[in-house]
Amino acid sequence: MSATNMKIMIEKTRLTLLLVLALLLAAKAHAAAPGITGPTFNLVATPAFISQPDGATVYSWGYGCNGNPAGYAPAAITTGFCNTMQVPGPTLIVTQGQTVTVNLINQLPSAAGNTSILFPGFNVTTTGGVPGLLTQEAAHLGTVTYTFTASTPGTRAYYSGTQGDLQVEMGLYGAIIVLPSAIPGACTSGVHASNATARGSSSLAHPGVTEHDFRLAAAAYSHPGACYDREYLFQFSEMDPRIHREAEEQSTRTCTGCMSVATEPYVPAYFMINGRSMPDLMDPNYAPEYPHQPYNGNPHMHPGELTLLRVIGTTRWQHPFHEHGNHVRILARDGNLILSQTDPNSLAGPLLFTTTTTPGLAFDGIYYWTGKGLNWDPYGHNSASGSTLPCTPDPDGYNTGAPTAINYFEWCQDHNKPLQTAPFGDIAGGGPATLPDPNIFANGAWFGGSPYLGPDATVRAVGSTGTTPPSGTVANSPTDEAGFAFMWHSHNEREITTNNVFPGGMLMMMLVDSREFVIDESK
Ligand SMILES: [Cu+2]
Repeated sequence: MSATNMKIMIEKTRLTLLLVLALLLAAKAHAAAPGITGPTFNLVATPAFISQPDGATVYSWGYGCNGNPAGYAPAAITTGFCNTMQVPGPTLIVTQGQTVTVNLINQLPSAAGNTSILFPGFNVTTTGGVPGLLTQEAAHLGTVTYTFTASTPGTRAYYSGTQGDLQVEMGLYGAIIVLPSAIPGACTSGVHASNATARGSSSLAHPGVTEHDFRLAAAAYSHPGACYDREYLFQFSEMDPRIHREAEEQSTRTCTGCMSVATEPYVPAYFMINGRSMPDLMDPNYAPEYPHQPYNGNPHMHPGELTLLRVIGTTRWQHPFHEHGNHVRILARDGNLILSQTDPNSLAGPLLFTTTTTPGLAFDGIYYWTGKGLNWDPYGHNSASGSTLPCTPDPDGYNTGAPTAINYFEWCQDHNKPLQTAPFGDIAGGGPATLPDPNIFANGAWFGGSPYLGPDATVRAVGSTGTTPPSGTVANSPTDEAGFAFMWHSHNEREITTNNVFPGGMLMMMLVDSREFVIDESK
């Protein structure tokens, strides 16, 4: 690389960093696992352009809705839309036992030839269409119907069964979520009922505002080990823009099925979660600027919640995704709940540091975070300065008796245990660490000003100095969200770039928010 190129590269990186920063400071968007409900789905395969954060618009093919769907889920997200083309395709949400019918119309360019959908894991019967290698296909402007019983719950992929090396790369893939027909009582009582109560009352920082339930169900499977309190769907894919460019160039040919695009060599430049790259994936679900990429990747949770991750690998590369902050307990793969061979009542899925998605593979996993093991009080309560916030351990050691308390689910062993030697504000002192003066800007605008959780954590950390830290005036309003941000990203570093510029690609942040902060997945 020449010195000039190096300089351009550095400038580009700086620009991107600023862009990421600017977006992080903008409106806070949250995610969920939004989709359309059935059990009959009228889909169409159509071309359109999807956007990437470097300004590129990439010619792609995707499944979309032919007319309005039967409905949208979860109900708490009221902004849903389903265009005639989207990447990934619409998330199909059904309930175990339903008969699912998918009618597909092929509106791809005639040069693209036939198309189809495979539903791995289901016993599919087909009506109409023309014979293809793997299933019945829809010819240009033709239709085909796929019917199957949603026999077992779980998260699974669906994708084109026609010329997969080209059509899946072009964007013809999506997810189907089957909700269990029976929800175990354990998932709607005990700590899960308390978590629901805690969400419904988390209005301390925003009086009068309560949190909605954004789950599709209370359990991923009909098993007491598959309860969850919050959920996200992430579909990982990558794109080689050269393939898309050649498909675009050949899309105007008037012959049928004559398109010939080499899918090797394969040099992907865009690495996407739900069809978007960092930082676009942090914008809301159904944000109007992404008419063909409606789903985001922006997880949030409160301490103590069990967060269900529904993850699917598509296209060709394997993506070693790392969820910082804790390991992920795998519940199921491809809709198969992993149970112990000796005790079918116990779950036996592995606890993984890196959750690798192999193309075509789906898994459901549980991520949680409580602060246990930090060995200091992440809430920063100071009994010496008059705080009388109690922490009453349940048999597991957590403060779960009072769901409306701001320290609901605190790990009581660390309650009031100081972190800082001599803190500025209303925080217990005498701990092992000396943190940087929050008023010194040398730490940069990223410096959050407080190692503690909660909308008032910055104020409490710097209280007596009478000012908020530089970042408090720029990055976080001291009275707004102050969560712990855990980077969730691909451990293939190439994949955390967008067209060779870092940061980008498969990179997002899990924000563990204090209970006072209302997580609104609809924005
Ligand atoms: Cu990592």
